[in-house]
Amino acid sequence: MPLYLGLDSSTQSLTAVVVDIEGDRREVVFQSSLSFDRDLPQYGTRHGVLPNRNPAISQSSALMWTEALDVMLGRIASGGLDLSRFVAVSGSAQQHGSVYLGAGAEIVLANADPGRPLHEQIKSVLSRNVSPIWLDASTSIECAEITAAVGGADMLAKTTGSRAFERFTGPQIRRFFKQEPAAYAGTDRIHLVSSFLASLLAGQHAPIDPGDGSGMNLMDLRASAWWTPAVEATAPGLLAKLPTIRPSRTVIGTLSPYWQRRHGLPAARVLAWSGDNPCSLIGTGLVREGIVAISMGTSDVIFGPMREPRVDTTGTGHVFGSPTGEFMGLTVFSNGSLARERVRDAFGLSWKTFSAALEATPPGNDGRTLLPWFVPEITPSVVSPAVHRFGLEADDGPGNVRAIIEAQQMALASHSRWMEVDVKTIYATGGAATNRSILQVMADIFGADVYQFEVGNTACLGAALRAFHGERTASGQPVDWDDVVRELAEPVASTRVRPDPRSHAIYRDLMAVYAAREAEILSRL
Ligand code: ADP
Ligand code: XUL
Repeated sequence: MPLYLGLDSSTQSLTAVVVDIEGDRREVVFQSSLSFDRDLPQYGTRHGVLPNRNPAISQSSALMWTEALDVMLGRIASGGLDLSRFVAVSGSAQQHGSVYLGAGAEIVLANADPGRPLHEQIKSVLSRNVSPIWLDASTSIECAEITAAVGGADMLAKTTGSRAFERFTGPQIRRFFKQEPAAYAGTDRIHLVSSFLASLLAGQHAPIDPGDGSGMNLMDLRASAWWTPAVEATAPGLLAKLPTIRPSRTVIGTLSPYWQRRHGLPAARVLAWSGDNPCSLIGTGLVREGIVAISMGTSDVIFGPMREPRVDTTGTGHVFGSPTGEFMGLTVFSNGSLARERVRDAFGLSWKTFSAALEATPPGNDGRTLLPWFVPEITPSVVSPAVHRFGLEADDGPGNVRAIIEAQQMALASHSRWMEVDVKTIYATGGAATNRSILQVMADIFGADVYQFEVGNTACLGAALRAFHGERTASGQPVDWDDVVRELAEPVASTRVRPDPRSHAIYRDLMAVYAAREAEILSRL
């Protein structure tokens, strides 16, 4: 009977999933999604990003995320659910993005007028109008400065789980401090997207959880505490501006009077939010080591649980905290859906004709490949984007369709070897995981079985399941993680995509060719 709400504020959209869990019965009773570009066109975003002439800069709007939250909670309230059964809410958000608030924000959060939209009231307490997000690649200098100040890349990676990355929050904060010192000084609290949205719900400053905190280059991964050398290397006075770090299962409070009065929602418990990848780990049921998931949302991400943090010595991957209190390994690619869409649109295709072109071309593409860096790439690090084609004409539609998909899957396979997982099974999620032609290439390249999920947005489902876990823990009736993820977060057996051994053999050879081409171009950048 109790209802648990999960929200996912991703790059391009806000999604809500409500699950009904009673004893052994688990059911999704509500799902809704809102596209930032389409449903809130007044912000002028494209794929959820504000236009900018500099391709290295990617920013979005905290007011847009706030307005989206208000619209979505309105939809939930009028969605025909018995609101009195609604007991807890948690959330998932795109990682690394940050929101800058001035003094007095908490007074506005606690006393927001339910007669006026929240985003109008929050506007006056933002100390920075824009929020840098994970697609941003403008902080290479700040990455180098922080790395040097803490004693080198190995030290930073060993302590925080990652070497310095342009999109991570610490380098972004440092750039803000250097470029706008007065606005930095006027900032009282710096939130992640996750802790900002949790603060809006609870009407008070929310903590950061270790899953999202490990995407900042500021947190001691093993201690789940701010790491003073990194905090001091990033910007003066930063510690006082950072939220506290608390476990993902933390109850922050209840839905504030704003939500209760504006939408007639009950005083449901608000759990700490986390990043989309940690939430997706739960939403794909990955609470034990051995299986990996590949999320193809805006970014392409390969991730899996880790008992103990094994940091990537090659410097491409990350170790983050898992909502279970253990860890997760992941490798992230920015040229995911945006790159697939570029190819689709360049040849005037729909997803249907894109898939038909993929199926009409031979595995291995007769040796023709491309390096898919349409936007700045995270893995491997490519700050100035360019697409490199080998034996492939730029105007060959089907050839380019196969080349982009093979390139992405080969990059996922080769750059995740550091995770030391013998990949035999892959759980596929994110918007592009609905495309089984893409999943066949994935299965063939990895030589692994690939499965899909009933709930496509596993980050959102994971947030709802975290609300269930946290609420039950707080009520003195804790539930094992194995039980939390049972049924709803299990892949659908009938969706299995099997690898073709002949294609897999072709890809074993092509992977070596791809790696050599990648290394050659990188050596010239
Ligand atoms: P995010 O959570 O990062 O906002 P989603 O997981 O919602 O992203 O995925 C959105 C993306 O899914 C779109 O940008 C689109 O490119 C991709 N997508 C949707 N349907 C298909 C399809 N049939 N084939 C390939 N990609 C698809
Ligand atoms: C993770 C990352 C992306 C974002 C957006 O490190 O940068 O996956 O979380 O989804």
